[in-house]
Amino acid sequence: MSVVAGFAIVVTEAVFSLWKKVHAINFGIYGVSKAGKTTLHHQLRTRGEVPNISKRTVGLHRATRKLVKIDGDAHTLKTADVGGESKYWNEWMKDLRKRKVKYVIFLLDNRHLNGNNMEQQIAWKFLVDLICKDKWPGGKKKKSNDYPLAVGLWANKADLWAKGFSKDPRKHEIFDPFRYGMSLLNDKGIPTHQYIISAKTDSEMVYRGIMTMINDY
Ligand SMILES: Nc1nc2c(ncn2[C@@H]2O[C@H](COP(=O)(O)OP(=O)(O)OP(=O)(O)O)[C@@H](O)[C@H]2O)c(=O)[nH]1
Ligand SMILES: [Mg+2]
Repeated sequence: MSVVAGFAIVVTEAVFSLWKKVHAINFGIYGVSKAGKTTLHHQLRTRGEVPNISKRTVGLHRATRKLVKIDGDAHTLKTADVGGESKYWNEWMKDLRKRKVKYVIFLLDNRHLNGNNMEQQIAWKFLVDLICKDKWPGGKKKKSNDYPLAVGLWANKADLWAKGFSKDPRKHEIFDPFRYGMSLLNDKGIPTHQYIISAKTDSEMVYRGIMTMINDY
C-alpha cells in the first residue's frame, strides 16, 4: 500500500469516528412505571452505580445526548425520559413520531413472573400496535423512515431475578408473554433484540447492549 493510500485510510477512519460521535442516533426508551427507565438514563449519562430513584417521571422530558463508549467503539445517542404510567403512553407515541426513533427499547422487569401482574403485557401490546400500524393515530400514513430499525426487549433488574442464569438470554421465560408481539414486529420486517440487564448495577451490560443494537441491526 502506498503512503498516500495509507494516509487516506487513516484520515477516513478518523473522520468516520468523529462523525459517529457528533451524529446522534435517536433511541426511544419506554416501559411501565418503575421498570427502570430513569435509572437507565442515569446509567447512560454517568456510567457507574446510579442512585435509587424514588420519584416517578412526569410526562415527556426533552431529549438529550449521551456518549456511549465500549471496546474502542463510540456512538452518541439521543434519548428522552418519559413516564411509564398509562396516562403517559400517548407521550411515547409523540416521542417515537417526532424524533423518528431508530431504535426502541421496551424496558421490563420481573413483575409478571408471579403470574398476576399484566401491566407490562398491556403496555407491550400498545407499543407493538403503534409500531406495526401503517398509519399514525389521526390517520396520517407512515413513511418508511417512521418505522424503527429494531426493537429491543430488555429485561431489567437482573440482579434481583437472573442470578445463575448463563444460557442464551433470548430463551429466558421472562420474555415468554412478549413473544407474540415480537413475531408481529418480525412479520413487519422489524427485528427484535432480547437482552438482560441491570440498569442500576451493571453499566457494561447496558453499553454493550446499545452497541449491539447499533452495530447488528
Ligand atoms: N435492583 C434493581 N433495582 C432497579 C434497577 N433498575 C431500577 N431499579 C429500581 O426500580 C425503581 C424504579 O426505577 P425508575 O428508574 O424510577 O423507573 P421508571 O421506569 O423511570 O419509572 P417511571 O418514572 O414511573 O416511569 C427504583 O427504585 C430503582 O432504583 C436494577 O437494575 N436493579
Ligand atoms: Mg422515570
